[in-house]
Amino acid sequence: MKKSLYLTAALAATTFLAACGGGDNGGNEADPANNESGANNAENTEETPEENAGNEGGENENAGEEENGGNEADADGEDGGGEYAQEDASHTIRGGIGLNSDHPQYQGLLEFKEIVESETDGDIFVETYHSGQLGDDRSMMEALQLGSQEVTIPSTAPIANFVNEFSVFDFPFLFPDSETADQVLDGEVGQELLDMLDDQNMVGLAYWENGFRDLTNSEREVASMEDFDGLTIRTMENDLHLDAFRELGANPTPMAFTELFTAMQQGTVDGQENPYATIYLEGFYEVQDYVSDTHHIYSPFVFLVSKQFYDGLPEDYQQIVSDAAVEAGEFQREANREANDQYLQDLQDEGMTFTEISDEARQEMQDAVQPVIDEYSGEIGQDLVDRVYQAIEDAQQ
Ligand code: TK8
Repeated sequence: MKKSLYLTAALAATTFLAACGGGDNGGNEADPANNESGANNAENTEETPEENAGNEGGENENAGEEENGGNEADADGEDGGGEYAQEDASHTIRGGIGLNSDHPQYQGLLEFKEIVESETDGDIFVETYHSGQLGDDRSMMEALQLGSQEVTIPSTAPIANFVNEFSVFDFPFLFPDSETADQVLDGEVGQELLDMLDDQNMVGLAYWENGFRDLTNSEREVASMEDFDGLTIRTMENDLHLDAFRELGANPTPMAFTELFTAMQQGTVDGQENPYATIYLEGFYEVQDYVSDTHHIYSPFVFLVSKQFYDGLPEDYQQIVSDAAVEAGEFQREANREANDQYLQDLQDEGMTFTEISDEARQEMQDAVQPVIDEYSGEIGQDLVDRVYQAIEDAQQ
């Protein structure tokens, strides 16, 4: 797709947010009435910058003042919490994510802010935006390429549209557990992929965690492959995900995360797949009745910086930003794992029916998607794929 299309979409989304403003958040209530742009829990959005692309900052002093629904850290220096003010800083980082302010991804971003601001004594100021306030994953990456946004933390799946090798980490049933994923991603092959982002005018500084993805839907319990039959499932915008869900017998439809809640609410899709933390914290239980522990794909997040911005920083600041991305990532991974453990119970308390996938049923799914893995291994390069498998094996020694 074309750049201009994404930019237009991002501008439309931010303009919409600026116009609607004032949704209620408080806790974990999805607010269907205010969900047209998909930014479920965005509030105080009247302070969102009118423009995404080309906004050189200066207008965003209050952008972080959302009530964080239990998260006491405030994203903006002037409104309590932060020590520093943007007007005293030489550099501003606008960091935007797709998930809402209750998610550990946002807590990680706030941690990054705190580290960077204190290490630079406020000379780098970090503005934090959640809920797709600056656009969806893909349009935020486009903005990084253009230098009109500095930081975003997307899943690897949409990154594969820029560097297709990233699809390898989204191979179904690749990682046996989070700790193995950490070792592989933080090792040589993980770094090799981060380095490939340079050609795309982005710098990949660290892997964070989205987590193991689990299926939800509004139609029926899914216990085995035959239950997928004909279910319309939203996937991320990634060909491998689409092909895998086709092999499972579903009817996949790719969509930006920011569109997802409305699509489920209106019945455009029957289901979706994301880690429990997202399913709970985004209020998907309001529009979905069934959840299965498919654990079919592990989604890493990647902490991305605009190369244009990063190259323009003095070396010691580059080091601070880079170290902070790693350190905040460690914090984020831990918070995320706790959240994913906790929220399956909460989803059931909210009335969702939980269906366990048996080992046999999971094996059947794994067999069904193997042709997709083979095909993409060919595209990505068997050598790289083999090194990923080797790294997984090594990690388990
Ligand atoms: C948030 C996305 C999201 C991802 C998806 O921007 O799109 O389903 O899992 O969490 O990165």
